[in-house]
Amino acid sequence: MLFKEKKGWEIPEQRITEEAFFRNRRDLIKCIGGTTGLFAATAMVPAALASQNTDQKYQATRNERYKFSRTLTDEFDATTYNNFYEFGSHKSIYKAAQALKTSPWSITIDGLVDNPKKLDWDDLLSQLPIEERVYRHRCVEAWSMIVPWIGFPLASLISLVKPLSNAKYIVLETIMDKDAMPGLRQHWYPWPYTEGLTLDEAGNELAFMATGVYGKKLPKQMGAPVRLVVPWKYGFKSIKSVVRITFTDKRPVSFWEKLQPKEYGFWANVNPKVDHPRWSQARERTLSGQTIPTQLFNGYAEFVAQLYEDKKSENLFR
Ligand SMILES: Nc1nc2c(c(=O)[nH]1)N[C@H]1C(S)=C(S)[C@@H](COP(=O)(O)O)O[C@H]1N2
Ligand SMILES: [Mo]
Repeated sequence: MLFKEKKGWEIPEQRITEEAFFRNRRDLIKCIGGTTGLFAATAMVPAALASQNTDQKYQATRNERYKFSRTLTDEFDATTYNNFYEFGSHKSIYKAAQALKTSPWSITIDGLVDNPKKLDWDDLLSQLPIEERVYRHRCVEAWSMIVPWIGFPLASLISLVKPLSNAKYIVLETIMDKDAMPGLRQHWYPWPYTEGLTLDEAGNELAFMATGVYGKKLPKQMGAPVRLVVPWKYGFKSIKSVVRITFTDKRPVSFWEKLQPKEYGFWANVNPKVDHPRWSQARERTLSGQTIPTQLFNGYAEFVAQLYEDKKSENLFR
């Protein structure tokens, strides 16, 4: 996001080849089975992605309340084009990310809460009801995708603790695994990666914790075992591989805001009319290569616009 010369959506040559090859196969499957692109990925994907991940825990009924009109992004595209700076500041981190150890995993919930907790992730997952939601994702670099997440509302996690009355924000933090994550050696970045939300935002029905995608366990490159998804905000707010959620009374300064406060702020709501200082936000390039108009709040205004009604004087869109 910071040092790149190339546009975020530029695809390395080699990937284009893989993709073309893959598309042929998908078309074939379509002809045979009449199914959607959803199922096509396994045979062609690199070994690092091959799925032993299919598991009942990651198959859930789709919640049809969250409507979409576009075709889902190919699983191959969504799982091989990623931002996860802990593994490198480029898009092809999916192989490197396989070094992350995601089990055992726990999430600490602390700060301004009545009963701080350290939750064992597997225990928690076996208790929470999960659902599938198809959400649009809009990266601040102007690429976008649309994928079927599996998980639960962030509000369900928050309801396990009692926030104190002075708590106003949560801060989420990504694991710092020095052995697995070469990016952590790039000392000019303000590790750990953190992100923040107001409690109102965190309690909004759209705020989601994803544990799976495409009916499978979340791949490591997408933030296993659990990542935030806040689809009305630029993608960098959707923090991956979360190990801590802290309640606080002060607005947190997140990873990207620490690094580049003129370009990235706390709110980061999607708005096609407010340009990034270095590029336009009017349109976006889907991972399948179409250019489409960007929508206010990434198309989720009906769910979230009311959160910002009394905040018009703030910098809500970067
Ligand atoms: N910990 C962590 N979380 C992160 C990032 C990151 O570098 N580190 N990148 C963010 C950005 S910029 C985007 S666009 C999305 C990308 O998610 P995806 O790779 O699953 O598409 O993850 C977000 N979450
Ligand atoms: Mo992003």
